[in-house]
Amino acid sequence: MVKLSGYKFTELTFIYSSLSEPFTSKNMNKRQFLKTGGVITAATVLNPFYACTTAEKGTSKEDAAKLLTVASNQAGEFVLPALAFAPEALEPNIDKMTMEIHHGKHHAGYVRKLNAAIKGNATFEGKSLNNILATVTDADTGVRNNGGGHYNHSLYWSVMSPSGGGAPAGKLAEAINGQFGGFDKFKEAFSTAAKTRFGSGWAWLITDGKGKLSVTSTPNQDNPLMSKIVTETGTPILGIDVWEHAYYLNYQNKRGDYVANFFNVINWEAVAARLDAAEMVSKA
Ligand code: MN3
Repeated sequence: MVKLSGYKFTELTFIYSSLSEPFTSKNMNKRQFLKTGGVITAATVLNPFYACTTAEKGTSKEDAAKLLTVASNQAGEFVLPALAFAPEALEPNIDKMTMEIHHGKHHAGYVRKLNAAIKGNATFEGKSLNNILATVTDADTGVRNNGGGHYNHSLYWSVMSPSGGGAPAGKLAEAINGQFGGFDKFKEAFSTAAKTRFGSGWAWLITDGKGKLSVTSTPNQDNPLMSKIVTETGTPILGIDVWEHAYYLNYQNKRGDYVANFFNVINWEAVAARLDAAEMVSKA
C-alpha cells in the first residue's frame, strides 16, 4: 500500500481521497503521475467525490465543485465507492466487522435504493447527488433517505484515515480557532452535537463557503445540503455517523467513546480540502 499524506489544493493540483493502490490505477500512467507530482487521479467509481488535476479537467473552480459533488456514473447510476483503506485499518477505533457491514451492507443498500428511487423520475434522474439533495422535499421519502444515505456515507469514509487524528493545520485550523475559540472548544461542540443527537443521525461541521463554520446535526440520513428540509444549511466538510450501526458492535451503548475515538481517525487534510473547495466554489 502506498500511503499518501501531503494533500494539496492549489491552482495546479488537488486531491481529495487517498486510495489504497493509487499507482496501479488504470486511469493513471507514469507520465501523469510525474506531471501531477504524486497527486493521484482517481476514477469516480472508486470515490464519488472526484479527485482530479487541473491539467486534465477545466479550471480550479470546476475542480473544486467536482470535489464536493457526488455524480452518477456514465450509465446514470450511483455506485458504491471503494474504501480507501482496508476495513481493519481503523482499528481499534472502528472495528473491521463494523466497517465491513457498514460499507458493504448499509451503504450499498442506500446506493441500491437510491438508484431504484430515481429511476424514471424526471425530477432526479441524471442529476448529481448534490443537486438532488438541494431539491428533494419531505414528499420524496425514498430519495431523501437513500440520497442522504449515499452522500453522508461517502463523505464519512473520505474524512477518515488510518493515518488520521491529531489536529487540523493551516487555514482550517485558523478558521476553527476563529469560529470556536480553539480546537478543544470545537471538539467539545462537535462531540456534544454527536452525543446529543437523539436516535439516529449525524453531526456535522459545515461551512457557508465565506469563512463561517458551524456545528450542526441532522436526524436519520438528512444533511445540511437539503435546503428544503433542514433549517441550518451549508457545505459539510466533516461528518460523523451516530446511527447505532456505526458503533454498536464495538462500543454497544457507549456512543460517547465512539465519538471520542473518531477523533483519532479524522483525516484533517481531506476536511481542509473540502473547506478550500467550498470557498472556491462560492467565489463570484
Ligand atoms: Mn451509517
